[in-house]
Amino acid sequence: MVALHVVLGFVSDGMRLTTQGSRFAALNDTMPIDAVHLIRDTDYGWLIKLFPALTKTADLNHRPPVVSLAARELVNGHVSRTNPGRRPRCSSGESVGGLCIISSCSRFIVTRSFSSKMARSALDEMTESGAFNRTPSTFRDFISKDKTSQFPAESGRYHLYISYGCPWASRCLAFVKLKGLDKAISYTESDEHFGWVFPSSTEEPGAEPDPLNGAKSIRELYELASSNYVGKYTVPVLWDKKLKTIVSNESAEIIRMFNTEFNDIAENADLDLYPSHMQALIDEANEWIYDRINNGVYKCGFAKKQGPYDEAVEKLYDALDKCEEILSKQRYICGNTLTEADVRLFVTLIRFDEVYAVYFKCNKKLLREYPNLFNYTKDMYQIPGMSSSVNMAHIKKHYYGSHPSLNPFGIIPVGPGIDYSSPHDRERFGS
Ligand SMILES: N[C@@H](CCC(=O)N[C@@H](CS)C(=O)NCC(=O)O)C(=O)O
Repeated sequence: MVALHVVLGFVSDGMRLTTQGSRFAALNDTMPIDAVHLIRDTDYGWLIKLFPALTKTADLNHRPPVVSLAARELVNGHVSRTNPGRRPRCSSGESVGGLCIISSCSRFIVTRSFSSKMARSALDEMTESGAFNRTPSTFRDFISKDKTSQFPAESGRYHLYISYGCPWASRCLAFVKLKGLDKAISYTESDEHFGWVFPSSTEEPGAEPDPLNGAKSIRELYELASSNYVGKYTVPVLWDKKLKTIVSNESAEIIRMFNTEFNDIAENADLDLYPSHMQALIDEANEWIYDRINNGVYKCGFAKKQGPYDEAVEKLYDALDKCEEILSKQRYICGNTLTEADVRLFVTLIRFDEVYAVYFKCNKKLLREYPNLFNYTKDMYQIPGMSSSVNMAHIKKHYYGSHPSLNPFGIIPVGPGIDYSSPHDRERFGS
């Protein structure tokens, strides 16, 4: 029996961190024996902090293979697999902020049961019945055009951290582009792998190292903003460079700020995507579109039981049918005027056939089988600025590589490669 202290970072569902003997041995070599860390798949910020040497290895630049959980034993300072394939649990353990500290334990295994109560990843957000239940965002401050406010709208002061993969972040980026805020609000894309980690160089086209805080991961930004944050480390993050804190991590509110508060500096200030006379209509559309479509695809994809999946998929297709019907009579969701509701719908539609149809089992009907919805998606994509908020390679890489339990080998399907810049028929409603 080897006495050791083991600190286990919890894994979300299915583990993809470095359980291979060699890589695990590498972990071991970089730290004292009494603290071996396993880090769940979206917590690579920890990995980088704790094992700086590892970030230099090629291993971290590629998605680690998925290995089923197995008992391991520390032998002469090296971890070796003792019980491959078993779904184990460690008998003695104390949970501290999502970490399980196990003392005097010769073998250990990671299971979901070590997760803290607070959701740390979308895959933790489950009800007892196996349905996906998204938790609300935490940073909810507002930028205001009022110069005396805590977060006044100022050119160059705010930075948007995004991932092209993320539909919520993409809708914020779409607003930056549509409103002509590129010069006023800077943005960076974090890399696609391992939770949200910034690449160390520009090796990932489209993703960059953090230019402001030198953060290695989105998690570090949350830790800079709040020393006691216990939630998910999500994108988008709207960062205040002056106060060095997060203003908001809620995209639905960030897009509202971008729509109205920066109009003194926005190049396209006249574009109002949430005009007061349409707000009730937009709110009503947002509600069912969010619940059944934007979040609905996630409910299909993350369901862990047949019942919640069946329910989500039925609601999803009812809502898509409803959109199809609406769009057979008018150019946009709330009439013949482009609104926020369209941008919010678009970010899901553009991912539908490429990702959700396969990955989230939304295959009852493809988007391209809906003539109006499909042409509408092309129409939206072709609005000046919109296509630059879409990076399909990143989208596919993010989804297909993010949830080992959904796609254990991380294979990215080749198709269908739809050209959304091809002609559409939406001009029939006028512009
Ligand atoms: N309510 C948030 C949701 C953002 C969100 O869920 N982002 C995902 C990416 S699409 C994320 O960063 N997830 C990290 C995780 O689940 O650990 C918003 O709309 O801004």
